[in-house]
Amino acid sequence: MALALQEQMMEDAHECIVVGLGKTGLSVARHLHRRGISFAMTDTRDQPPGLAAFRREFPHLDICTGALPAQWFAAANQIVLSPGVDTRNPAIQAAIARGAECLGDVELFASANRVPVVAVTGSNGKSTVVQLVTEMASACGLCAYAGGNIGTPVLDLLEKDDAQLFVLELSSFQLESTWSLKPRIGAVLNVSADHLDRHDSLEQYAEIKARIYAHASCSVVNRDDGFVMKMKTSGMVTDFGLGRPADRGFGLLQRGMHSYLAQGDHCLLSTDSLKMQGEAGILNALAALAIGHAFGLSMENMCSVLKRFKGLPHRLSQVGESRGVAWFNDSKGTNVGASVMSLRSLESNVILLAGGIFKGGDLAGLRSAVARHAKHAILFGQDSDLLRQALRGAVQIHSADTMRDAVVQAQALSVAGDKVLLSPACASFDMYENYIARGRDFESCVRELVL
Ligand code: UMA
Repeated sequence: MALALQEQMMEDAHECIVVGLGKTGLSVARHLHRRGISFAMTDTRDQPPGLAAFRREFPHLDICTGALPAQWFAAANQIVLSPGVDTRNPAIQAAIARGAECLGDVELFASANRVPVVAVTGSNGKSTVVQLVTEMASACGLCAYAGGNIGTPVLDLLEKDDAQLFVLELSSFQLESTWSLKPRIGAVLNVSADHLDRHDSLEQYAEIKARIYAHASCSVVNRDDGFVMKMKTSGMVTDFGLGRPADRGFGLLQRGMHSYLAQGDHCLLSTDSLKMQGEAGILNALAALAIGHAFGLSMENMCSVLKRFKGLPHRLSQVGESRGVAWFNDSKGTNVGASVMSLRSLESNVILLAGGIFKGGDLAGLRSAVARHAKHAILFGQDSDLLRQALRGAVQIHSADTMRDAVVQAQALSVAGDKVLLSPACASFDMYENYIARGRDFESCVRELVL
């Protein structure tokens, strides 16, 4: 239906507007409906994913798709934003300037929730740490649920009557519209350039991430991260990092030939017994231990989870090995920081497959990691020219049109002892629906052509 006609059929004014009809928007709609709050729904997409469900569940409510209707924004007093909605949209900015309250689903959650919360943010590793902490809490007999950016919208968690703990992954998009969440534990794992298409600067992005500490009873910090160490924390502070830990902090201790995850001077678990790969796996394990310990979970149960946890799919996960060449899927490496960490974890002889939509970030950092750890880079996707310029002279560069082509070239270039790594340092939306589809395509090409 044309927007003009649609608008004619709509009421001019609504007290509350929900913007975005993805997973979050639908969860917000259900939450408001349960509380008897009237609202209207809008999404800039013509056919947002939750449209059919919304029409079925709320046939009596106004909805406008394809654009944000200006007359609604001129009148509403409360605007609930989905994380994918850019708050710089002029209609939203005008509403904010007029004094309308703009909030996100996590803010609504914060005012309704009575269950203890562990809240985790960071540029990389947050889903893995959230999953680990949830499994650690379950191993300690708690009824724990993971939610937020990891997949289940936070408002859906409120329906879990048996919950004793919510472990939330919060993105900068979600923290941007949250101010009164009071987590038992707040943690920022790391900060590196990401989503700079949505945030004005790296400093602003870090400031938004720091909000997780504002009302935390306990703050968990990465002592190796300069951005995190500058953040204002609250409550008791526990730290983690790759070096030797001081006092009650978490880190690594060397004993003979072996390296151990440790608290203070007390060894907890040999790094050899972790199934997660490399430096990234060790840091995620240390972060989860620090968070779990701050929450009061038993060290023994946490360590038994660490021994069996293989990591999440599409995060430096080994697809297989053939002719002495190991193949790794790190499709979730959608920013430079994640790809640099994966390159460091694999150490040497890497053949890197990278490219897609570049979201901004430290290309010089990528260049030096590639120079140090990789032999070849096979580039593809919308911003491959940008990557080619950044990596020129640091590594042998090749171009691929498709994932299949990239895998064929990697196989031809590799010799025993090499590691082929898909870690694109870019978003996937130029070629795929999301990073999961990209990772699956890579794995199926590797299984078909290599293994
Ligand atoms: N969109 C529009 N117009 C709108 C509303 C949304 O074009 O009016 C677009 C957005 O730009 C975005 C897409 O639609 O590309 C989805 O946005 P959304 O807010 O409707 O997303 P949801 O389906 O509600 O999913 C969101 C998170 N998505 C984003 O932040 C983009 C999911 O994280 C999260 O799992 C879910 O809420 C539940 O909390 C995904 C993600 O990509 C995994 N997150 C980013 C990341 O990890 O890098 C931050």
